[in-house]
Amino acid sequence: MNQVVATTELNTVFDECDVLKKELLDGLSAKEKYINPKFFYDEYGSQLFEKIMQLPEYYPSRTEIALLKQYQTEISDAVGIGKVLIEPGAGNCEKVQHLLPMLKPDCYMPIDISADFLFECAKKLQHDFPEIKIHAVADDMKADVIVPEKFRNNEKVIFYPGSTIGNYKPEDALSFLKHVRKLVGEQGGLLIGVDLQKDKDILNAAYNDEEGITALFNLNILNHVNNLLGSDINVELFEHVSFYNEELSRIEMHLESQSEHTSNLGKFSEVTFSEKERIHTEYSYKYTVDGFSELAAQAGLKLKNFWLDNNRLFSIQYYVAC
Ligand code: AVI
Repeated sequence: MNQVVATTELNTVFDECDVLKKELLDGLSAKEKYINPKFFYDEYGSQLFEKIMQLPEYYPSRTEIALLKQYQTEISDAVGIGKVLIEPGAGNCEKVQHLLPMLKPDCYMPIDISADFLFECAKKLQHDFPEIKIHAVADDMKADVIVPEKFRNNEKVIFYPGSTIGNYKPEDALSFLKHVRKLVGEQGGLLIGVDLQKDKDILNAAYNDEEGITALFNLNILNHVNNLLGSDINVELFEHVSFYNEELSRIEMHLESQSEHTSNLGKFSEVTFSEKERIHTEYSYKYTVDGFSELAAQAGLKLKNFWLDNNRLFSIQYYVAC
């Protein structure tokens, strides 16, 4: 009894739903229920993610920043100065600030869907780095990136930190890498943060922190869904479940229903959750440097250099087109 039950004609339902709503309804009516992790990031979810990045157990953010600081000269030498540096999902543009002084791109293009926040950050960056053209684009990465006329002949480098790539299934990661390769062309590159395979206790702790912030972050996705759909899913009837799946080298996050119950999904449909049934909310794949470079090679990208911390927790990797 897992299906979303449409109580009126489906066509009518979808006429009235925008794309996001349809995506949510599809996920909650699937045999194995899921919610796309992009729905984590409403205002409260984004605040919780900021907190996650400060948690003692969550090593990726601080390790990556330490690597950017420690190896800024080597990274800049590998990438080369005078590029157009493009950062999809740039958010608050924090990490790039450790690179800009040495890397000296001619133009930095942060891309993000949160327009107001992005333009505010870009304005501040332009003030701090007057010699670099900061050209912010409010969009997602699916669209083509239009480089300002003046910099059309510069080589392009995509900066993709944060191990966001780990949140894609490998086949989707490959599509993303192919898209990057097409975008940067023959002379371009990709500077990417990739989280590494490691002891499962470290991984399990990173996604099950003691303070319970990751649990709140996971559960909050249901509040966001309720706001978007006008649904009444009872968040209190779910528990955060997260574990490292060693066979598939990925963290899995789920929300587990603690009892059989039914929720209304807005005006037209309802969904029944059985006891212990899970909604899948996120994968976070962990790679080896070799494993990731093999994937990138399939997209026409060759590993030029990489940097690791002493505990080999996290990597920054630089690829060039081949
Ligand atoms: C955004 N992304 C790289 C984070 C990760 O580690 O996969 C999201 C996250 N989920 C739970 N904690 C952090």
